[in-house]
Amino acid sequence: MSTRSLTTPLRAASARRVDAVQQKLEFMSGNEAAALAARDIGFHLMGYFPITPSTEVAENLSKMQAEGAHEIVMVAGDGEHGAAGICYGAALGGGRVLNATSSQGLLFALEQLPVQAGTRVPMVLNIAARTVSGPLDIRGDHSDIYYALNTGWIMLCARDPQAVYDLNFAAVKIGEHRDVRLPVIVAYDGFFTSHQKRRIQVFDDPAAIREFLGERPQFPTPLDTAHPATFGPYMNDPDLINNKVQLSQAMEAARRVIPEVLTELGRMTGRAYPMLDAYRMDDAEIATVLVNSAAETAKETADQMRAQGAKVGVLSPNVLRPFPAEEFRRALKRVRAATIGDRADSYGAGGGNLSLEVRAAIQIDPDNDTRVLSRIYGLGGKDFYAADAKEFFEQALAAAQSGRVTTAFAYHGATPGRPDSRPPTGLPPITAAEVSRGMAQVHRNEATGRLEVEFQPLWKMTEVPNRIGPGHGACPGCGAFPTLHQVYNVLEGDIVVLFQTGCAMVVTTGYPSTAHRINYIHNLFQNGAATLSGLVEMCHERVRRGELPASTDITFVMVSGDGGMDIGMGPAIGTANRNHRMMILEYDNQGYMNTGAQLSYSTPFGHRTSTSEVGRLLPGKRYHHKDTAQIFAACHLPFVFTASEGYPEDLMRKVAKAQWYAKNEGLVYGKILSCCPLNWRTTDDAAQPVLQAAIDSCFFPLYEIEHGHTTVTYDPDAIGRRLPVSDWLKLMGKTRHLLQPANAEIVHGIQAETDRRWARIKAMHEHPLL
Ligand SMILES: Cc1ncc(C[n+]2csc(CCOP(=O)(O)OP(=O)(O)O)c2C)c(N)n1
Ligand code: SF4
Ligand SMILES: [Mg+2]
Repeated sequence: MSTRSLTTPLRAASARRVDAVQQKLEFMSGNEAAALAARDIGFHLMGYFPITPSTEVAENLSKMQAEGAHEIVMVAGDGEHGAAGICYGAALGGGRVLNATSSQGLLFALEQLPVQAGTRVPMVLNIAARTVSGPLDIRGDHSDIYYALNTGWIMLCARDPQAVYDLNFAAVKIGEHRDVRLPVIVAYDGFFTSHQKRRIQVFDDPAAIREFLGERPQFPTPLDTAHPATFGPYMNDPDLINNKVQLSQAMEAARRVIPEVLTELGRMTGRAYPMLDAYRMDDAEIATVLVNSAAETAKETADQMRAQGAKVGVLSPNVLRPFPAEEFRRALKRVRAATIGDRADSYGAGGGNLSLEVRAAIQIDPDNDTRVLSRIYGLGGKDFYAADAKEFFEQALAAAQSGRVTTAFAYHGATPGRPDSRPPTGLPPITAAEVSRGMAQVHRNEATGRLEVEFQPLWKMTEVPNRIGPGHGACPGCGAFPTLHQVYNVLEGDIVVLFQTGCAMVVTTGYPSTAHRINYIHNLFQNGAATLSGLVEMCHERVRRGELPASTDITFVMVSGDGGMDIGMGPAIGTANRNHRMMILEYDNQGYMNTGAQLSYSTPFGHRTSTSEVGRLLPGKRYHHKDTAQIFAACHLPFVFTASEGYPEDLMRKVAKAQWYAKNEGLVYGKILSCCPLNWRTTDDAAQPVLQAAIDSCFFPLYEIEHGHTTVTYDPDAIGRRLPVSDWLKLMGKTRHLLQPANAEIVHGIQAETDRRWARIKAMHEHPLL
């Protein structure tokens, strides 16, 4: 949060009466503005899951919380679907609730949105709008928010950080209005608004805005046990249509309430947000219609064109739901032609949602003769410059002059590509024969029923060419790659890998390049296991039908981070229960590193992450790490193991066994502790001592479970190497705060939990039935 602030009396808009609310100038981004508004509102609870570019909202609130700047309960979901459920439950509980998401996160939560609107439970969802996958693109367009248009949520559009701040207050008040009672989205542009800093006016004292908002009105809540009620009864026809009528009526009520609230807020702030922002439209004959930040660019272009005598103006809705149809009808009445830009297509519809809805709005006006051009622009974060705006105006101008629209629908800014150009080739694909060097021989011991592995000397493994080419973009010292190299050293034959979203995925592929020299698939980290299981079954079925050679012999390997085993846990458990012949290998770096080191459920107790901050009041993550290996053990897989890049021989021995089981029996799960120097806050070469200490302290025990039998493969007690956990914690910047005397209780808690889990593993090792 910016500390540069300048207290100024409010500059009153000349014509408007402004109540004397003291404001001050800050310099902040849209995400910071959303977080500050949340602090000022004093929400009861935020449920969230990190995703670029909206993650900073939770991160900023985490920082503020650590210093005691607010009391919002911050609940990290297991994914956005979970986060949406957390928010729904919390909002049903009668308090004020906040969430923030983007892109795939919104889509993952989408299923919950109509539930919340249909049962009329208000809350606020900030969306830093971002392109929807696939392919994966982290930058801004409107393909995510357009999916939310039919959910029954009100949608306010915030074109800049100031609007993000202001509209968050409006969102609370509008949604909670007794005639409305709907959840509200505040949508702003990913990166353009979420990350670019602007000067904004913020309230000097949040008491003013709290007074404006008042108490949250009390709607029926399951926490009112004196008045039992059923929330969300099963409802078929003839009633469901009536429920939807009521939802539609609430939206219509919002049409009246939104201007009322925004006018009232405007009296406090001096800033006006009409349903439809109309810039230089009074006598405009030509218009460009755009949502959010691009409209600001078009306004500057309009000024320049006006200076040359062109009667142009810009329309930009501040509200997309309810759609300001009447306002568009009025604004376009005398406009001869308009170019409507959509930052997302509604494929096959002949325009994006905005252009379709504006056309629908004006077609019921018998006097309207506006020629409309639909343009899809700015996808995947493509900039929209003044030159683009000029082209939009000029195309509309040409239509006005000729009275004809020659191209009603087109993509603006797409390039045809050059069929003759070839991307520079990296290393060529690698064949199974080149990498299958018999480094590990696996045999089943008929007496014990367990597998045994014979290894070539470790130095010989360096001769095995790598299935991942050099040149990936990981940080120096990143553990994901030593881990993958060790895994690939012993895997034999054809391998197909699926990487879930995470660092290892992001740094190895960036179109048109790839570091993977074998078949590689990416799917989002909530669904990789299911995807790969489908591929496995298709492979077996096509072999059975004779469509693929009978000799087809592929090992299927999914690579995931620990975060992927939060959000993707459901499909991974499903895959385990179905026992597909494949492997899930998790490199555990104890956090969502790819998105800026937020906490995962594998982050240990007390560790600092960007959503479990350390400050005067908070000492890092507040609950213990999840024991993913034991979760998979409970699925009774043929083989489960833990390993670490710091113990290559142990790791490779387990991977060799894993391949045998994955080919012959079913699913294998392996959890591999893997260093992240950047976010563990160590030097780049610290992996070995840090991992060693994690293992010697028994925080991360090395063991395997073969057909239900647990074997400890490294026992620090037995060789006198056992360390207290503090010897591990002192090695990382992310945990150094724990060694302060004030945090002794936390270290004690980590030690006690570590001892308890280790004693359990040892008991299982010793007892054949455990
Ligand atoms: C549905 C969805 N939510 C959130 C994200 C953002 N996201 C991408 S990778 C990632 C973290 C991955 O963490 P992990 O699996 O531990 O891998 P790491 O980055 O640590 O290597 C997140 C939060 C996303 N892509 N899709
Ligand atoms: S952030 Fe961590 S896990 Fe990601 S590439 Fe860098 S070191 Fe590796
Ligand atoms: Mg991780």
